[in-house]
Parts: sequence; C-alpha cells; structure tokens
Amino acid sequence: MTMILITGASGQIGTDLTLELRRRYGDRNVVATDVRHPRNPEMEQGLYEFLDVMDPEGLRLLIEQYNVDTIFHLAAILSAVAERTPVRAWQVNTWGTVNVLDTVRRTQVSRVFVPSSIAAFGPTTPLDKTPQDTIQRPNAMYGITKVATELLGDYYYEKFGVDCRGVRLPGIISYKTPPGGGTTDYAIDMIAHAVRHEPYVCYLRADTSLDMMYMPDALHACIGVMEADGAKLRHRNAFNVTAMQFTPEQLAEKLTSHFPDFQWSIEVDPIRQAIADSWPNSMDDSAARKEWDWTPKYDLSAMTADMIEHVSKQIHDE
Ligand code: AKB
Repeated sequence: MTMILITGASGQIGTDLTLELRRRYGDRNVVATDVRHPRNPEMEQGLYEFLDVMDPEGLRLLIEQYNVDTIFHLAAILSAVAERTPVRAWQVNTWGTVNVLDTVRRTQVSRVFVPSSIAAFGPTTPLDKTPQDTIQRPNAMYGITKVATELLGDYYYEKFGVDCRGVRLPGIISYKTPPGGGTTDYAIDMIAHAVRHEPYVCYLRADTSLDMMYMPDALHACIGVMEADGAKLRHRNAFNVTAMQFTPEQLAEKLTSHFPDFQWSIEVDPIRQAIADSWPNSMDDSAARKEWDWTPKYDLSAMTADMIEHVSKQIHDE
C-alpha cells in the first residue's frame, strides 16, 4: 500500500482509519473522500476530496490524479437508517460497491477493502459461535446489502483478479466521531451518558447480547487483513472478527462500577430490537486468527476504562 484512498472517510470508522493510515503511511499518501465536509478538525490536516460513490467517473479521476493503488471502501448506510430508507440503502451500499470494484478492475489499483458486518447473518444463522461459513439469510436491508457485497467481492476476485478483502465487523465502539444510524450504537451512547452523569434510555432489551469491538481493534482488523500475505488467505473476503460480547445490562453494570450514580431505563424500539435479535450473540473468528494472525486486545473492562478516559477528556475540553 503506497497511495491509499478512503471512501466514507468522515464516518465513524472512516475518521479513525484515515488518521491511523496517515500515521502509518504518511499524510501525503492517504486521500480521504466523502460526500460530507470533515466533521473532525484533525481530518483537515491531510488530503481531503469530495467523492460520491455513486459517481464511478469521479472515483476514476481521483485514482488517476493521486496514482492510488489501495482503496478502503467504507461509504455505507447503516442498519437502522437502512430500514427507514431501504431503496437508498440498496443503492448506496450495493451500487456504491459495484462502482468501486468495477472501477478498480479498470485501473491500476491493486487491492481494495470492503467491510462486511455481523448484519450479514440472520435469524436462521446459528447465533452462538457463528461459524465463518454458515447460513446467511438476513431479513433487514442493511444485512441484505452486506451479503450482496460479500458476494460481489468474491465475484470480482474470481472473475477479474481484483484483490478484494474484508472483515465482518461487530458493533464498533469509539469516541472520535459518532456513528450514524446503527443498531449497536446504544453502547457508545450509554457510555457517554454515564460519563456525563446523565440518565440513559436504552432502545434494546436488557438481555440483548451482541458482538462488539473497540475502535483500536477494528483498525487493527481492517489494516491487518489488507497487509496480510495473500498467498495464506483461504477466505480473503468477509472474515469473522470479534473481541467481546455483552448485553446492555452487562455494560450498565460495568459503568455502575465506575459511576455508582448511573441510572438507566429501557424503551424498546421494535425495529432496532428485531434487527439485534437476528444478529449473532458471538462470532467464531478462528479463520481470521489462523489465516492472518488476528487477535483483539480490548475486552469489556479495558474498552470501558479507555472510553471513559477519552470521553471525560472530550467533555473537559468542550
Ligand atoms: C450497525 O449497527 O448497523 C453497525 C453494524 C453492526 O454493522 N454498527
């Protein structure tokens, strides 16, 4: 990877990934792109271009202008918003990915990262220790687009030799940029409310177990699969990766050990609850561990302590 382009760079993962890739590969070797202006001031310190992934010609021009050899394609509409705007989600997530993969095959780009999600599973998938290769019949639009993009990644690799790699990310917890319209976002909101000593109303049932991951591990997964030796990859695309599993009740208990006055209650949102109920409780990530040495660092305790430190600092600096 010598010249990297990121789509959806102003999103939750895009922001942290851009800053980490700039740190590793240099500010002049990473082009952040999005349809939005940067939301984080740190993002303005490097290359930043307007790009709509529905515009493949715009992408091609940027690839040529910067001599791009690697793309991280993060632009996507998340699960809760996708249920409200299913056609738009299909267009952005699926057509956006076809545009990227098809442009890649016509240019000098040699490697592309397309993330998938726990959403690529559904109610008929085994929910515990969900295997790498298993039933994938999601019943929400975001998951349907994720299965389609996993298959597109395989197709472009097998038919055209596009080196498309990816991981199935769980819910990602971070503090730099808020997530936009996911189902797992309650965890970030709950932590922020606890740190601010504000009561929190959770939209999921107390016993809803979901796979989660702290941002430093997510960055390590996204970059790790891209830097892995391709000859050792049997799956290449859509690797299960996981770090921790917890319910709202377990997270609240952990927060109460730091903030004994923390109060929370539940008002279930039926749409997000149905989505969460159809997703795995925990994924089996042994293929990623075996094929490219994936290992997470943060468990629930370590993530909570680090989030509290950073969110407290943000509140102090406001
Ligand atoms: C969402 O909740 O939609 C995302 C995801 C699990 O992909 N965080």
